Amino acid sequence: MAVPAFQKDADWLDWHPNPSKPAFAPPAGAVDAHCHVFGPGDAFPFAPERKYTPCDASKEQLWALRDFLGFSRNVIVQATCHGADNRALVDALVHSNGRARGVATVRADIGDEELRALHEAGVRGVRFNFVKRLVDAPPKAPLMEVAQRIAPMGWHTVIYFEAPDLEENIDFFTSLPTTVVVDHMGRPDVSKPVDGPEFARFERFMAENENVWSKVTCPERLSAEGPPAYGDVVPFARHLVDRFPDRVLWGTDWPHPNMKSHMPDDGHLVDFIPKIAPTPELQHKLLVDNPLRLYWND
Ligand code: 0GY
Repeated sequence: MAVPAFQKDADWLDWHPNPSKPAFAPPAGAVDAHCHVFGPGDAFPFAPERKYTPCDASKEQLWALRDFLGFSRNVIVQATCHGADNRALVDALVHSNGRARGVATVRADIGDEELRALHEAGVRGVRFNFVKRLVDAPPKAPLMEVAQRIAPMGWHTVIYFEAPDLEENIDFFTSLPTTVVVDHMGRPDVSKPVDGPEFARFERFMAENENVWSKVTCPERLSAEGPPAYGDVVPFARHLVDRFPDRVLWGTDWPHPNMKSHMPDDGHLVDFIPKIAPTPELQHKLLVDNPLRLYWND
């Protein structure tokens, strides 16, 4: 038997092989606006500086999940295990028949031609990661250089951080010259009240900066209550959808990197949607209008 090029981490949880069919049917044209591809490691090596080694999660497996859950399109976000090597992402985008767009990781020394090639492949944003267990703290000056180069291309910036780290980075975040999309609501501690000071800080960040959007994603990462309902996360996501209906996105986060408590059933995650966006109008904005405006506006 051939030995795989990479051995996944010993405590790695693989994505759910047999998710349930959701009761909620997404509207026509719905976008899963946060998901990843991993490798396959034999074809697209994981980055030497990575903090974890996942199982493979290929583009074909992602398309199968998309169809099974009733979605039309994907936004694939470069995962930290691939560093700034966007080959697996680009391979997925160019084989998606136009049904996937991407968010890449790039370094400040990237050439203009390479940036243009990423655009051509379907990339429309870059991701800056501030989660300490995933990356070494990135210096801000090169990130700002990247943001200034992508702004004229109409791209946006995705930022990933944990709630306690918002304050120390807020000046940088508010000076970004692009639309800014926050991953997973800035990872609030949902054991705290939704109207308490921590989440109010995040809400203020969105209210005071009209270029800031949020993904109302990852109940499985934030919940203490757990599956299938993830009820303790509902008030947080619902609040953002109500207050900022034109600046929210939803995604599965498949294949769910670094989940340790459990591996979510993706069907349960889709059934979270009507709880946080209870009307057809809100669902259409969240799943169709908003992601199309950001990723398919050309
Ligand atoms: C996520 C979450 C995580 C990982 C990554 O790029 C990544 O490695 O995004 C995480 O471990 O919280 O957004 O999918």
